[in-house]
Amino acid sequence: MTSRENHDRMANAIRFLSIDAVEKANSGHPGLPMGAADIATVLFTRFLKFDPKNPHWPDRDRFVLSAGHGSMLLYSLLYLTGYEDMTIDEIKKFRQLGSRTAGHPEYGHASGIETTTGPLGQGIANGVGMAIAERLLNAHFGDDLVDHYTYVLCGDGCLMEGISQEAIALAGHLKLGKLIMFHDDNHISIDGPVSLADNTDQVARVKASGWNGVHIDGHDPEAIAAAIETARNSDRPTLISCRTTIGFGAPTKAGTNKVHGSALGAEEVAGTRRALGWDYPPFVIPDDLLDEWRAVGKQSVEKREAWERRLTASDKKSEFERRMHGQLVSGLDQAIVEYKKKLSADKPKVATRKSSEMALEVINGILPETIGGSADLTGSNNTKTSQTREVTPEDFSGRYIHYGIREHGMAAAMNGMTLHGGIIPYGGTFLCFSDYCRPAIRLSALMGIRVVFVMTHDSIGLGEDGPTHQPVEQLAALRAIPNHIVYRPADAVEAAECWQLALESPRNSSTLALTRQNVPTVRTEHSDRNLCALGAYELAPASSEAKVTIFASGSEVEIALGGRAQLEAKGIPARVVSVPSFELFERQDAGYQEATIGKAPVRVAVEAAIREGWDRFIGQHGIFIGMKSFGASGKIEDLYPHFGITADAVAKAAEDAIKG
Ligand SMILES: Cc1ncc(C[n+]2csc(CCOP(=O)(O)OP(=O)(O)O)c2C)c(N)n1
Ligand SMILES: [Mg+2]
Repeated sequence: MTSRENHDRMANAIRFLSIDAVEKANSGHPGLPMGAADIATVLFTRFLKFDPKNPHWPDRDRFVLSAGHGSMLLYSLLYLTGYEDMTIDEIKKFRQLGSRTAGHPEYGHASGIETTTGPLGQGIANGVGMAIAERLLNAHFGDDLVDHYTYVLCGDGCLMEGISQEAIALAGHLKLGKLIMFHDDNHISIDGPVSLADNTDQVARVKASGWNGVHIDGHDPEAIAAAIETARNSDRPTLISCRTTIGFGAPTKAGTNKVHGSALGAEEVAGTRRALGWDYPPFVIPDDLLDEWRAVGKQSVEKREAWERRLTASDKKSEFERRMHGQLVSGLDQAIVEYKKKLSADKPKVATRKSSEMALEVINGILPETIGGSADLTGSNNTKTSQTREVTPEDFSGRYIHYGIREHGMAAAMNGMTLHGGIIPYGGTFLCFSDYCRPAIRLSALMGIRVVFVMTHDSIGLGEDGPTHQPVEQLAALRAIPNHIVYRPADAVEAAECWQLALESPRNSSTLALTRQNVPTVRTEHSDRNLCALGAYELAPASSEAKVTIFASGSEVEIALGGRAQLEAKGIPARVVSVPSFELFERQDAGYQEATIGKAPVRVAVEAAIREGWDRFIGQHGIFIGMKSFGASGKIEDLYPHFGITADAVAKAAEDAIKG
């Protein structure tokens, strides 16, 4: 057998596993695996550094299938190369409930799935984040421990999505030479030819952002290998645009959108078997061929063993392992307690964006794995501390990334950094522009990974910039994302507690919503306990049996306390409950929840945002003091009264309700 014939046989194993799985499920996308099988075969057999028996080996090359609809390509590779949890039965259960082989690759379902993909373009930015993480860790731990490539396979759709531009420009700027991206240039997307909507020369495009780029024949193994070889020796990221035929081998449907989103059908499958000379029944890979693929899965064993010897010999071993396991250092708890004690004594009146920075100053001094950043709002988001020197293309020993005005790319790159391991990323923008991050935030929550989104300027309290910048619906929208925790601290003490909680939660992502305007310290009595962990807690009790309970978050806790003072002065016992996190409150037991909501006949909630979600605390007949519309441009002193969000309004509404 010639080496070309051998290559074809190996690639056909991917093709037919994919064809058969999609056929059995009668659902899925055979076209991409058929078209990209040659690229994947060359990459996996000749270049990729990986060890299926040690899938979490930290210095493995990363492979991201950004075009997640082609999931069977990845599942086939994982089965063929011998990942133990990817059995042939899993391949046969493609797209069935509870299988590892979900419709799109889902992080955590099987080892070897480096990230969840499907929403097009995300994988490109995840790959950029992984490549950044590799450089950051390399700067810290050296070539001996961290020195690997990140490969991304994307489709036309990924490259059409806006996020791709953000990610490509960032990668080009940072000169991520170990990032290599394949473009499955098949000229087809769902509606038909790509030319219906796009005529971009993708190679010229990435070159404009400082990449290398090359057009090759994506079915020519030697051309693919040569391009990868060149890319690996480059000091820039590389796009290898591989001209392929979608559904390669299908007699009537190849090269058309008919192979994109549905099974080929029995007749076409039979024709493909004939055309590619594949005589085996569905799901059968002949022993000699499977052996050959399994041998590919063993190719990096020596490299891994050598790496392990280097790790064992390294004086950085325990620190490296701590970081890769995502464990925090033990001193954080105590440091936060001491810091809170000082705050409660000093009672600073600062914006919570500032108190977030103050908390970070403590945290970043203890945790070397935090990597800060902002989408060009560093001075506004207060994300930079004394420890975080900036990262530059020439020097990755810093800890701060200027992501540029690229919120979506930043959020998805942060996902990639966490997925890589060894790093806890946090990055900032204005809360209003969390909308620009939302698809990536959603994926961070779906994957259950620790990424911290720092969202400042969290209400009309930002003032003059006006309604384009004043979030009103974003808090509710973020709280609606499952497994994403929104924190809205009321003061510096709560900000420290919320940061601690976000860092101590390795299985969810978090948003910190922070004010632009100054707020007083409301937690003037020190408690070692992290009260924000309760989600909501009584901050100020009523003088006797409460007639009114006022719930509030963030900057509006001050207003709630003002309302309470007025009511108490009039002899109406009122209590205030601070609500830094809806989600954490839901995790408390029913007894605590009932006691915290209390039995006061009048319940009021104050938040300078829409009501959505607050009925949980105040009931449908409760009083909500907040926003019903977009905000307005003006001074903060004018805006709060203009929208009726004041202590007077709280007290009056409660009094009126008591009077009936
Ligand atoms: C953000 C997003 N929008 C739309 C889709 C639906 N979708 C899945 S694949 C696809 C077309 C992708 O075309 P291409 O990347 O060229 O893939 P090919 O058909 O060549 O495999 C679309 C629109 C999606 N998965 N994600
Ligand atoms: Mg395409």
